[in-house]
Amino acid sequence: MSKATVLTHGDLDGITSGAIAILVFPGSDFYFTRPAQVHQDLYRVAKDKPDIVHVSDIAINSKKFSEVIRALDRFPKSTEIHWPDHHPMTPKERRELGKRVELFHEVGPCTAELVYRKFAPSLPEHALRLALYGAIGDYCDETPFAKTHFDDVDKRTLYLEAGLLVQALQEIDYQKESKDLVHQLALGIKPSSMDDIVFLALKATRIEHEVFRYVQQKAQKLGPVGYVLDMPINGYRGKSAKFSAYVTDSKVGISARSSDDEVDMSIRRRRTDVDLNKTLNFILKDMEGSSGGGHPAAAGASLDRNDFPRFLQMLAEHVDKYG
Ligand SMILES: [Mn+2]
Repeated sequence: MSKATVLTHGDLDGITSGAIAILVFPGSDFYFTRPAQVHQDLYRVAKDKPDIVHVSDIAINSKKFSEVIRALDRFPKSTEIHWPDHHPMTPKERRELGKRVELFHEVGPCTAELVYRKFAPSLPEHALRLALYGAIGDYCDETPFAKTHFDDVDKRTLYLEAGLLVQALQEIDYQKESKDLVHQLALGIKPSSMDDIVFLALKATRIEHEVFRYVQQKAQKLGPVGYVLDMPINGYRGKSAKFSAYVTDSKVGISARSSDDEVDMSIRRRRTDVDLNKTLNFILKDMEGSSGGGHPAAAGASLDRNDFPRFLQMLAEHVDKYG
């Protein structure tokens, strides 16, 4: 049997695209990774000289791009590297990455949809549900593919199943428990049959309502940017970013967490078309030690703690100008 490794992101789209990849390459080694560390994980995986590597739902971090390419160059020529992804990429990144991997890149659908479409003929029937969970998880549920397949089922049930996963993931340590979840999903077990997932989903939902109340009281506003800093709870970052925009009636919302020297944040937009990925690339370009990016509507960044006020100011000016 050929030796395969699956690397994927820890959110629902990453989990479902990884689970589908495991169905395509049974017996794969499986690991979670992130845009800022994928080059290190690739270096490590290259040492095993696998026959197949499948990397899904990992955004190209422009500042790390050359390191990703160097890591890819460590693999033997015989290693087949699949790289499905839906995060925006520059034409140059697309070209360079495409020379080294089997790139399947489309912006619009979620990654799980891309993996499903690519390998559909060799997949069991339940893989389709995984692709649709991924689509719901990433707000990519209005593609022609998703609409067609929602029309074949009672989509409300599918949203409940996907919603259980989205919620439970707020309360799961993604390196440990999520790995079991990936294997259960690959087996075809439905979220509503996973007692621990149902329990955690309800718990997370109750906590989310508390998070909303907290953000309502604590969110601050700088021009068109609402933000909340250091909520007394882990996770719920995307959600609280969205809440911060709403409760301050802002176009952009941020949920940020600071450590000794860094600030790490999730960013969401509201009632504006401003492209957060492009905005971050622009603002962070000259901010040393920073990194960030993602999608037009949902992104993340990390930067030096001292740069946070300047970052907020620049973001507010940018959104005022283009939002
Ligand atoms: Mn995704």
